[in-house]
Amino acid sequence: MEHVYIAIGSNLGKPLKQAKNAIIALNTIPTSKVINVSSTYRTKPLGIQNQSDFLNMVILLETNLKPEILLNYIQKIEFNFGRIRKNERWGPRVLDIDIMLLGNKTINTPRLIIPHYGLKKREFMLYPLSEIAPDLVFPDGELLSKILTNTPRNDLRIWANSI
Ligand code: PH2
Ligand code: MG
Ligand code: MG
Repeated sequence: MEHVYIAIGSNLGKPLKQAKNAIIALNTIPTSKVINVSSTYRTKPLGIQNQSDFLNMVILLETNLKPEILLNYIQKIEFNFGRIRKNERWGPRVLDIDIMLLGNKTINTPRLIIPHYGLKKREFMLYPLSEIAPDLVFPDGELLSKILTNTPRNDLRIWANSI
């Protein structure tokens, strides 16, 4: 069993509804189970500015799958939610599901970079993560709590307490 921290992002359609359905969908992945869920947060868009605020949340999934297989299932879920892969990198999206951390693993392949390349710089990943894993230590030994002391909230606030 591996502990996987997953980031959810959405700023199109009905973000809260999509977030709820994402949890249900992640629970259908074989040999995997959602074991913790953060609150949902309203966050300022990183990248393109003239788009809606995002809903962000973090989910802890337990899985027996190999990383690439888990990624296949996750991309299938994104696709089923109507996510169209565009070359536009930081634009609006119905549902983005990113693997942030996979146990204590470090992975660097063309399809998968773990830890997520932006994790340590993104308040919308770090704060929801700290809600469900306050004592987390990154694979390189850095403490999440320490990184947070240097991370402005950038107007991040609660969207809904629990879903
Ligand atoms: N995701 C992006 C680009 N910008 N901004 C916020 N606030 N939240 C996101 O999840 C996000 C973003 C690309 O995946
Ligand atoms: Mg993303
Ligand atoms: Mg993504």
